[in-house]
Amino acid sequence: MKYGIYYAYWERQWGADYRKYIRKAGELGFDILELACTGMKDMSEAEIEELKAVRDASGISLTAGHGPKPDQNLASPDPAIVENALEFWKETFRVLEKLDIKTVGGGLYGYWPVDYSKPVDKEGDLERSIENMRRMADIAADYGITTLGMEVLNRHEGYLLNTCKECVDYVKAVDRPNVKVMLDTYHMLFEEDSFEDAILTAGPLLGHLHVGENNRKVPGQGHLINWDEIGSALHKIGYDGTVVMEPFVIHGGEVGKDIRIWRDLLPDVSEEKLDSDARGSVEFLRSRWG
Ligand SMILES: [Mn+2]
Repeated sequence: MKYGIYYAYWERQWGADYRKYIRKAGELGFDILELACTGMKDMSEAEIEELKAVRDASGISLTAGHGPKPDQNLASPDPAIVENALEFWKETFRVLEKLDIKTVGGGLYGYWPVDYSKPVDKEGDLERSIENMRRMADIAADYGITTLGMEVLNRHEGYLLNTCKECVDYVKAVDRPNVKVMLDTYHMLFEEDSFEDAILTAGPLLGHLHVGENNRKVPGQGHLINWDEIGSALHKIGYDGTVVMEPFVIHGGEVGKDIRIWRDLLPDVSEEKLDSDARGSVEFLRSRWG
């Protein structure tokens, strides 16, 4: 398995100068840095080349995540929104291909965070999402994207795919080789009866994994997740893919609002402390999961 971290751990806005975080991820012992798709399509050729140079020097590989905005919702009954979403992805994939990014994950099948003041049409949205995801998958394949991770989200953040079983059914219905199941241990805590059963249910369809604690601190600093059970289930299905931690511990900004972080989760949220926690956490995962 390859271990990574999402850059937003250190940031309050979506998007950043990723050169800094690529270097940092390498120094802290990670294999991967996960970036946000937001703003990616507007990167200049020069910026792309600089990023690649830093990546190559650091020996880090890149993955990407995205929470589609309401006007990028593939499940929308409004055809103009669906076309807008596909156009966004086409422009984004063009840049991802240049950065050799082959894995993109998140609630890509709908929009995020969900606005529950609006009515929910789960059945209709699922039907539209499945149909439109086939189109997105075919576009993605043209740009060398091998994994579109359909991230299973907890009930407060999404309504289309809350459990691994729902995701497996969705992925099978879409029936495209680059559309895969994506699990996140934080969301699993809310919805799954068993970590092991969920991972076995995903089996060979598991394409990307986020790891996070109940409190969204770095793995190893929570009190509910059984990391040994998860590691053993991943070994049982022969998972050899990407594992990206997604801690959020600082409040404020767009990130704080979207993730609902209303206080700093640590008494010390200095960059030094965040760095040393991340370094300790990736060591923890490697040692527990072998
Ligand atoms: Mn996640």
